[in-house]
Amino acid sequence: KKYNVAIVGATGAVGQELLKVLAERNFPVGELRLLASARSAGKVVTYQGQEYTIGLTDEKAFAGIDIALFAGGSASTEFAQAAVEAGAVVIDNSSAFRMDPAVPLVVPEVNPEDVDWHKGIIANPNCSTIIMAVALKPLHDAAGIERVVVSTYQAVSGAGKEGITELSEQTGQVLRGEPVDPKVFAHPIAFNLIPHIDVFQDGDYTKEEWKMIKETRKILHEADMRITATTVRVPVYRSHSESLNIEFKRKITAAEAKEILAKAPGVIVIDDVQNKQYPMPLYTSDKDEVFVGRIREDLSIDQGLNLWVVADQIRKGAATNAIQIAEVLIQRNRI
Ligand code: 2RA
Repeated sequence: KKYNVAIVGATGAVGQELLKVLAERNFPVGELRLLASARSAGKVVTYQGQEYTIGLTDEKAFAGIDIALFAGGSASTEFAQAAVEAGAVVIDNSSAFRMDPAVPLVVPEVNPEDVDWHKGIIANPNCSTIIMAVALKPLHDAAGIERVVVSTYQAVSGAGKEGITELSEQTGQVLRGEPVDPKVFAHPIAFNLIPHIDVFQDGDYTKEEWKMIKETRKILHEADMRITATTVRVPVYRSHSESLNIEFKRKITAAEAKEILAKAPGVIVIDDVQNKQYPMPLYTSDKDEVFVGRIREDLSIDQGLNLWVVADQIRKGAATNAIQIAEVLIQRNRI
C-alpha cells in the first residue's frame, strides 16, 4: 500500500531533509504534495528526477492526503487541524502540540506505543530532546534514572538555513577584521558561544531548556523525573552535542552502560579513548543514529554516569524521527 504524503514547509532545512529521508528509506509514497507559505509557493523543486511546483499551504491543500508532515513554524497552528479534518494524520515538528495531553509525543526507539492513542496529530519532539531521550531510555530501563544534568552544544542549523548563513558570513567578516551584524542570534556566533536558545521563561531558563525537561518527562512517562538543562549555541554547522550527567537509582558501571547502549536501538557507541575515538559533530552529520561516547562513571557520586552524545539534529532530531513515526503508524496499523 502507498500513502499520499504532504510536506508543509518543504523548502526549509527540515522540509528538504524530509524529502531526502523519504527517498532513502523507500517510504511508500503515492502522491507527494509539497507545500509552503506564499513566500515559496510557485517555486519548482526536483525530487527523484521529477519536478514539483510548491503549492500554497491553506485549508484546502490537504484533500486526499494520508500523512501530512509539518516541518515546523506557525503553519502548524494555522493548518494542522485542517489537515486532520481532511483525513490526514499530521506528524508535526513544531512545538505547538507537544505538551498537549491529547497529543502523543513520540520517539520511535523510546515510546512507539504512544502512536496508538493519536487523534489525528502526533508531535515530533524538540531536536535536543530526541537526542537525549534515545540515549537515556535504555539506561533508565536498566537502572532507573534519579536525576539528569544536561548541557548542550547546539549547531547553528538548529535555527534553520539562516543560522548557517550567519555563521559563514560572520566567520569571513571576523577573519577580514570587518564588523559583524547579528540577525539570527542575539550575539555574534563566529568564534563565540551563546548560552541562550529561544526565549527566556520561568526561573530564567530558556524555552529550549524547558523543552528538554518537560518533553523528556512526557516521552519517558516519568512526570517527576529530575532534569536540569543549560542549552548553548555553538559555531558548528550541523549536529547537536550534549554532555549528560546521570544519577541512577542503582549502581551501573561504565562497562555495563557501554554494553547496554551498544545494543540499544538507534544508538552507536564510539568510545575508544586510547585511540582518541569519541563522537564529534563534524562526523555525525547526515547520519540517522545517536552517537554516544566518553561513557564513564561519575566519581563524585555513588551511582552516576557521564556521557557525551552527538546526533544530526536535522535528521534524528527532526526529519528522520518524523518519518520513523510514520513508519511506526503503518506497522501498528494506526493509519
Ligand atoms: C535549535 N532546538 O537548535 C532548536 C531547533 N528546534 O535552535
